[in-house]
Amino acid sequence: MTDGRIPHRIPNPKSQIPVLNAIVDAECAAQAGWTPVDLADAYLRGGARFLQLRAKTMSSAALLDAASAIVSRAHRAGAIVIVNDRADIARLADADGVHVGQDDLPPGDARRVVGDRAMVGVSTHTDAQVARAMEGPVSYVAIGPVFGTSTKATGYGAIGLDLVRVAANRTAARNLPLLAIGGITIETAARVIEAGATSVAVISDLLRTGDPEQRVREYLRALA
Ligand code: TZP
Ligand code: MG
Repeated sequence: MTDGRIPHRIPNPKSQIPVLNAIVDAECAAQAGWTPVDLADAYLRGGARFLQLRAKTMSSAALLDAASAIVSRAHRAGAIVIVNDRADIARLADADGVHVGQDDLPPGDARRVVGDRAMVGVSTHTDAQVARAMEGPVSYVAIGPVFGTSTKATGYGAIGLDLVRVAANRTAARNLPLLAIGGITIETAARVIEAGATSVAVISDLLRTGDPEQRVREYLRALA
């Protein structure tokens, strides 16, 4: 870094993470009849500017192909893309960052792969995990599941809006964005943002109506 910035922090991260993280979950997309690239296109047409590619069962080669295609489409639209779990794929696909969980590469090691200018986000499920995550070279902290969800067996109960508030106080003190995830719907998204989250990350509720492009528009309207 030559411009004097703290290397692992973008200058005002909160302003740089859009309010909706539209997750392209390859398995959920397939169940709803979408390829990851087509679903990403629909989200981008709807106005999403922050995508996350999540694929738990794809081969590495197929994931790299999908990630590369989604990143180039997203960048043309002025959107950013993070890749779930896979720092190697994020780097190879020229994604904007990687999202790691408690059992993935530790944030410091993920950052060694993606570099100082990329985003590294970390999933947390408790206040103690939030505090620990903030000790690492992270660009944002994620917390969840906020509400009940059947999309992922996290091993943790719903944390509710109170823990979102507690986490938001911690992260705001360091000017770090807070992503909230898990069971969020169009009816609850605004309350999650009001509780202090910078951004809501959503999988199933974006697929619920069969028109994800329009659904993204509705989210952005509800969160404007
Ligand atoms: N991490 C915590 S909850 C969750 C993940 C990936 C699932 C989110 O999916 P949905 O369908 O928006 O509840
Ligand atoms: Mg993970």
